[in-house]
Amino acid sequence: MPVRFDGDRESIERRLDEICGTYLSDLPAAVGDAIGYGLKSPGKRVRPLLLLFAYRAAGGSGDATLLACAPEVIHAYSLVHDDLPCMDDDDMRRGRPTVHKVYGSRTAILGGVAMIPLAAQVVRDAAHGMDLPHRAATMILETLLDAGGSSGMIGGQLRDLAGEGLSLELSERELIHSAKTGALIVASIRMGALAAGAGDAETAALERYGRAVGLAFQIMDDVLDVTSTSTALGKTAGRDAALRKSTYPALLGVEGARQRAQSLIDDGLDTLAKHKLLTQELSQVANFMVTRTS
Ligand code: GRG
Repeated sequence: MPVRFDGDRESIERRLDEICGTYLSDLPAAVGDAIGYGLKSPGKRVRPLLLLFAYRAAGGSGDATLLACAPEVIHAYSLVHDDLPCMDDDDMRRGRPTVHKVYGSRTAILGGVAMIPLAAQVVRDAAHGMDLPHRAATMILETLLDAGGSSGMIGGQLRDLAGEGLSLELSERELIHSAKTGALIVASIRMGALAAGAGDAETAALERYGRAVGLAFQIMDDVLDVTSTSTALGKTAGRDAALRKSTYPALLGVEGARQRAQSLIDDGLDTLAKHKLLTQELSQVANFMVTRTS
């Protein structure tokens, strides 16, 4: 991630520490510790950054860092559950042993489930702290819950699991990605736009950028699974081939997949430019999607 995001990333890390310190005290210690371990493990924080950058591009001038952590809480729970033995059965995530490897599967399942209401509490308190109108706060919460639900991440995961070992068309693969990974990325951006009080046309343009960036991100995830190493990725490389998934590199070749990601980014940035929403940080984070190495 370029150096200029460091200040925002530090603010996000501080807010994540604050969440661990304030919201987890009622839980049994092991579950609270497991959540803290999953949440504070070193991720790229792409979703919080996108929320913050969309907020600012749409004219927001308050402190949206706590709100920005809400999609990260949902994302972190999905990783905890995705790594479980009954799901992808992975030992490493973000360069560290997975949550169930450290705390056991029962605690990882409970901790993951507890992170869903935790994310809603974070939205509630962030909206209060930012003094957002009730309608905006409700729409922000709906956006997050929809993205994490059956029409978003869960639906995408179910279709992804059903597609293992089958040869899927590119369009079907895209539908899976846009639900499984894209929905939460688009939701992060929409949450930022709603918090800033953006109009419908601006929100739609930011969402279009989000769909492009989200798909490009997932295409590069497929590419890195083939071209990178487990050490660089902090998780097991080569999982897609092992699970016989129809990935972008399998369908288009590595170069074809990279080009598809780049043309999506170009489209997303054009859309923002047409609506006078193209900021340097939204441009940089989009370009990071196609140049990232982990
Ligand atoms: C009920 C079937 C069912 C599932 C439960 C496990 C789950 C919910 C959903 C899985 C969705 C999932 C794990 C999507 C993540 C895909 C992805 C690209 C992860 C990597 O994101 P990065 O690169 O990771 O942003 P970091 O570590 O940087 O945060």
